[in-house]
Amino acid sequence: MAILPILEYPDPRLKRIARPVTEFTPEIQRRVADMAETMYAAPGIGLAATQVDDHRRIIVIDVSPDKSDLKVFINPELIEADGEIVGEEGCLSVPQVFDRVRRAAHIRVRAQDATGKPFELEATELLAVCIQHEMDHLMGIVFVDHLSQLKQMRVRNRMNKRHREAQRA
Ligand code: GNR
Ligand code: NI
Repeated sequence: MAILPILEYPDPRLKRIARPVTEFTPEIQRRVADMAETMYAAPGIGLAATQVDDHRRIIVIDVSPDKSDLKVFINPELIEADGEIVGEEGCLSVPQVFDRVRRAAHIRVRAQDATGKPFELEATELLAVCIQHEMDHLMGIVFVDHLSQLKQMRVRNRMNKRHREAQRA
């Protein structure tokens, strides 16, 4: 297994649109395992392949308090979305930035597991928020894209400063 480097906003590679997985090979299973290890190490509650510069529709999520409930979503599709929930979001690709984002409160997702087996899942609360946050990544969207232009400018400035300082260190 391996911990993969995570791209940081405003890296243009975070804007790429992921393509579907068509073959469920051992390489896909390794990638899922490495993404899970990377998410747990960060630590985070979700990770989209886009964040590790892999532009295929692969997501891992674990919102359980004891990190005992890994969920893998390959080729996820929202088949229902209703209601509204506003939650404080953060992102491993935008460290130390947190803000409120409006999402659907109740969703139904269809996806495939790491072996290609289709399944459906209903989600609310943090799991619903996290699934929508990760599915956004697969479409090249980061949560800050949902904020006002002024907030986006502040986040870009803060991240650019962080990257300049990391350069000098
Ligand atoms: O670890 C994460 N926490 C989080 C908190 C609120 C809403 C969404 C998230 S996802 C984030 C990990 C991440 O960046 N996934 O893409
Ligand atoms: Ni994220």
